[in-house]
Amino acid sequence: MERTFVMIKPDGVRKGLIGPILTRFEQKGFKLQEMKLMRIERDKAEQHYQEHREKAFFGELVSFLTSGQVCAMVWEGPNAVAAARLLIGHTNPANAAPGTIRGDFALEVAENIIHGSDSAESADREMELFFGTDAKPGIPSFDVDELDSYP
Ligand code: IDP
Repeated sequence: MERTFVMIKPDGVRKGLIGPILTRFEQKGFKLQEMKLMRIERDKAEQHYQEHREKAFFGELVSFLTSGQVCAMVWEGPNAVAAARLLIGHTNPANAAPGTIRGDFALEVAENIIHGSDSAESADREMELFFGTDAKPGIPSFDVDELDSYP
């Protein structure tokens, strides 16, 4: 089993696509592990896209990511990183195959609806950035044995 970090970007949230996107991941067989609707600070957006820091579109990308709410998620499944990227489709929605999320819901690269980690290492880093250690497998956020003592 593998975990990957997925984030619906502000354009996806604005277009009301949280439901349809959750459905696609669930229909495919992924298991939802974490989900948080949030606004992100400039600093977190810059850290998230640190590999693009030198690119001409970096400023535009960070402004876009902080322009509204995002829906951050962790999904689990076999080969989750690569499988999620297939479901998401090509970076440029104009080139994304119909049937993929970007292929069906977007047309421009600057507003391409959704992010999915591009490697297991990126997934670990991004899960840590958005969810801290809670998102790591094998670290339960509470002790299930304690439930017995609840009233
Ligand atoms: P990915 O999201 O498919 O992994 P990356 O190449 O890592 O693609 O690019 C990160 C994000 O940067 C893209 O999802 C897109 O939102 C944005 N981006 C990439 N190229 C451009 C561009 O030419 N103009 C504006 N934004 C871009």
